[in-house]
Formats: sequence, structure tokens, C-alpha cells
Amino acid sequence: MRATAIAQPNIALIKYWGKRDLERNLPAVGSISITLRDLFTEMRVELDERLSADKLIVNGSSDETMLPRLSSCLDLVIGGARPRAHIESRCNFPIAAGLASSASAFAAATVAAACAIGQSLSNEALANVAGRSSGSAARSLLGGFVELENRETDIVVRTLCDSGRWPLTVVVAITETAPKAVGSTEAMEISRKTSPFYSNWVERQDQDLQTARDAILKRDFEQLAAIAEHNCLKMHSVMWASRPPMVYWNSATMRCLQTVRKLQGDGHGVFFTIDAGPQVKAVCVPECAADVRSALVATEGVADVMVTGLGDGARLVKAP
Ligand code: 2P0
Repeated sequence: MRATAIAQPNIALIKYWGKRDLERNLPAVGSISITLRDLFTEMRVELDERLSADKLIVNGSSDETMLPRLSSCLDLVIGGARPRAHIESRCNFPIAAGLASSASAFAAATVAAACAIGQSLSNEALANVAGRSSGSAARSLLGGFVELENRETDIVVRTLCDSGRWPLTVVVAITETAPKAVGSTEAMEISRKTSPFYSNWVERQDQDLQTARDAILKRDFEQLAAIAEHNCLKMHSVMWASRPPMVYWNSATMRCLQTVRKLQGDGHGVFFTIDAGPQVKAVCVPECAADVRSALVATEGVADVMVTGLGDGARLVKAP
């Protein structure tokens, strides 16, 4: 009745922002992401009939914040009448700071919970359970370039290109490690209800998905760079125009964008993307990674820089 799984966070190049069904946590739009290799969440789930309540330990300390959502995730996989669980999570990057920590956490928890009870779920079933806990988590089940397709009543995830076929590098510039003030779930709802740009965002998403899919299949870096930056800035425009406005950037975020523009001007194959947080992810061809890293390290306000390649999907690390 126990299992451990590991999952990597993913970074969306064509973003998920907004929900069409709050109850089932179904996204309003499809999305395309890359799964990272060197950032991870390891999640151990042990079901124990003697426990009266679920317990969560994160990086060695008791943690109540994520517990209700993780308990619901286990209920979805195992059923509400399940034994309570001792959940232990280990994560090697800042949590809730715009680095997709919920994606890797819920992907790992879903895989571990299913294994803990010896349940063999299809990829589709895993995606829908993980996605219900956190929309972006379904994408961390798979590796490389992953598309989340929004179907009429559910979602489906598939790999568009393996990490080995197009081994890009991601340089993450950390400009702030504190958790964000407004979580994505709440911010998405504010955007849906108040942003004058929201309906246009949803309507145009299929075009952006098509352009990105085409770029990935051709491995056309310039095309992917242009559509990913456009889609990212469009998502932030939706947020900025919401009431109240949601601005996740700080001054170092903007300076990182300028650094990336300068690198592009010097001929480097690099583009930026930013999620619901102030960190900047610079996606680049591997031969430019050292220069991109040095330039971001030297950018004022950058606290830390992490470099990673693209990785595989969630997997078990220990049999029960
Ligand atoms: C993404 N983000 O596509 C977008 C871009 C943030 C900005 O998916 O409410 O934590 O749990 O389904 O998965 C963050 O959203 O949101 C997210 P819920 P989640 O990566």
C-alpha cells in the first residue's frame, strides 16, 4: 500500500489560462509545454489503516497548505473511503513561485497513488485525474514537447516530440523565491470574469497551438520562438487588463526580457516565457546555453539561475 513516483515540472510555451468548467477543472484552452529534466518532485504515498487523517511532509517539515488538494487527488484516484495516507514530498526548486511546482507534485501524486493500490490506469485516465487536481499536472505525465488537447468532455495529453529528438535547454532566472500573492486558480477566474481580452484569448488559442505544433514537428526554432513569446505576452496582457489587475512581474523580470532581446540581437537562438510568477524561463538551443546563463546571471535582480535540459514524464521510482 505504498509507492513513490517522481515527476518534473513543465513549462508551457502555449499557455493554459482560464477554465471552462470549475467543478471538473477543465481548461478553457489547449496548451503545449516542455517537460524539464533536472527539477523534480518526488512523492511517496503510503496508505495506513491506522491513520485517522492524511499527513503531509514537504522537504522534511509538516505542511498543511497543499494537504487538502493532495487529499482530494488521492480521493479521485483511490476513492473517498480509502485509508488515510502518509504523504512525503521532496522538491528541489522553489514551491508556488511560478515554477510549476503543482504540476510536478500532482503528476507524481497521481502516479504514486494509483500504484499504491495496485491500480493500472490508462494514460488518459491518469491525465484526467491529474488534470482535475491541477490543470498543468496532466502535461507532466509525459516527456519532451507535450500537447494537452481540450476535448468536449475531458482532456487528453500526447507527446509531440521526444526530448531526445529536439534537446533544447531551459535557463530559469529566479527573481523572487517567495510564494506568489495570488494563486493561478484564483487569478484565472478573475481574468475570465473581468478581462476585456479574455474571450479573444480563448478564440485565438487554436491558431497559436497550430503554429507551435507545426514549428515543433519541423523543429523550426525561429517559428517556435515567435509564437511562444507572442502567446506568453498575450496571456500576461489578459492578466494585466483584469480587475483587479494581476501583475506577476517585478523589475528584474523586465530586465531579463531585455537581456533575452539583447542575446537575440547578437544572434543567439533563445526566447523567453513567463508564467504566473516573476521568474523568466529562457529557452535556447544547447550551444547558446552558456552565454544565456552568463547573461542572466549578470542581470540586475536575478537571485539565482538554474539550467536544465528537457526530460521524461512521471514515473515510479519504487515498487510497492
Ligand atoms: C500553464 N499556468 O499553462 C499556465 C501558464 C500558469 C501560467 O497552468 O488551477 O497551477 O491548478 O488548474 O495548473 C498554472 O495553473 O492551475 C498554469 P489549476 P495550475 O502552465
